Amino acid sequence: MTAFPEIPRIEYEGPDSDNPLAFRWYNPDELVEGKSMRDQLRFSIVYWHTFRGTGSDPFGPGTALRPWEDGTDSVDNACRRARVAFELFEKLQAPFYAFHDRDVAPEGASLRESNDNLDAVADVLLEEQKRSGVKLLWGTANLFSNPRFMHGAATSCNADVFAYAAAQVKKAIEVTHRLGGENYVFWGGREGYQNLYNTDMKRELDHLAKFFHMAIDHAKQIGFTGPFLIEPKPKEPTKHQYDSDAAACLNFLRQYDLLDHFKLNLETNHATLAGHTMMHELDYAGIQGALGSIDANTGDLLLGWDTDQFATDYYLTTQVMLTILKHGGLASGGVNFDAKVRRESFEPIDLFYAHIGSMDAFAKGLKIAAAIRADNALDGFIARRYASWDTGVGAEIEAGRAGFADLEKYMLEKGEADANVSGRQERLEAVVNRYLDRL
Ligand code: XUL
Ligand code: CO
Repeated sequence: MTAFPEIPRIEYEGPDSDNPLAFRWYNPDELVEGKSMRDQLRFSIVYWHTFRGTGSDPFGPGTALRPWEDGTDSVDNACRRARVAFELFEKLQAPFYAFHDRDVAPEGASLRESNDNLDAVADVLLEEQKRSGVKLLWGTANLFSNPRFMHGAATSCNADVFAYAAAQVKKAIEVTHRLGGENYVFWGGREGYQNLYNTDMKRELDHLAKFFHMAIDHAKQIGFTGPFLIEPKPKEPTKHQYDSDAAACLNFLRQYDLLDHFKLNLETNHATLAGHTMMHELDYAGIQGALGSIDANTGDLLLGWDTDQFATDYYLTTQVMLTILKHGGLASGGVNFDAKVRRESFEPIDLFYAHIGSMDAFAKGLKIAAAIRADNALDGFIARRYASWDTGVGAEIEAGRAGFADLEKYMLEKGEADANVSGRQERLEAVVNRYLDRL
């Protein structure tokens, strides 16, 4: 059976190719900074948007044509869909995929039934992974769609809902482990609030921390060693999501002694909603050793919600790859396409065009970033900009050998600080443009 008979395996044809079903920049075996593009980028395709997205929006139902679907929420349909998914992963040469428990398998009438459904589909996923060599980047649990989670999951005011969520995550970690998943992700879902008139924020945050400690304990018991990743997002669905941005997450993790077990999964559209650039979020996490993985997408600057579009902007992908390379690469993380085709792009082939376009954009961003780094074009400037800290009073301060009194004495003798030098932002923006021109 093939769901995409007209689509060949997508191959690299180089920048001059006009073939829309070929890569122009993503050349999996090409080495960049000593590693293949395949290993630098670790592309991953998400199950939820790509195989469960229907194109519905608040104004109308789905538009997507998905001929392999039989319209039922059965395990049979889920198993067939899983095989179709692997055909797409393989044809796109994507080494990884990611899922929520409820994307891959239907929710049953009870937790036991849901677990059985998940096991049945996981059998097929494992078989397909072995056959194709495609691996699981991460698994996660959907703790937000079912109405039971209306007040949140780990932060619900209803203790039974916390218990249900714990049981569901226990199972999701086990299935992720069984499938060799390299990470496990927590996106907050409905962990947040709309109004403090009805909310005990301190109690909710304490509960969330308890939940994460339980997850760590269970991972230890079953031998799952992959990092846990928290995915920051500031709003949507709640007005105040607890994991609002990288800084808030790291503060929470540090406060509750969770930092050794967690890193961050950063998403561009979430950064935008938080009023940050993706580069900021990546660097903030990176400098604290907490850069785990990325959800690769982009928002729309004219729309204030999480549009989850495929990223094709070379400036964005260059900035993302520059920051990832700066912090030593993605380790067990990946470039995970948490992105969906537009409602108007309803044909199966659009799934291919979307991924090819964004894979190429990240591959080109990687090459540009590596070229900038090879010439020390930005880092050299930054090093010079901070040179006053390398010797003299700067070095004394950094080494902890100077206090207020020493600095007062120093400045009373000197009388005035050395003159400042230009930050040269506009020049540096033009320098980055030169690298975009060249490649
Ligand atoms: C929600 C979001 C999620 C997570 C996984 O905005 O990004 O799809 O990536 O739960
Ligand atoms: Co995401």
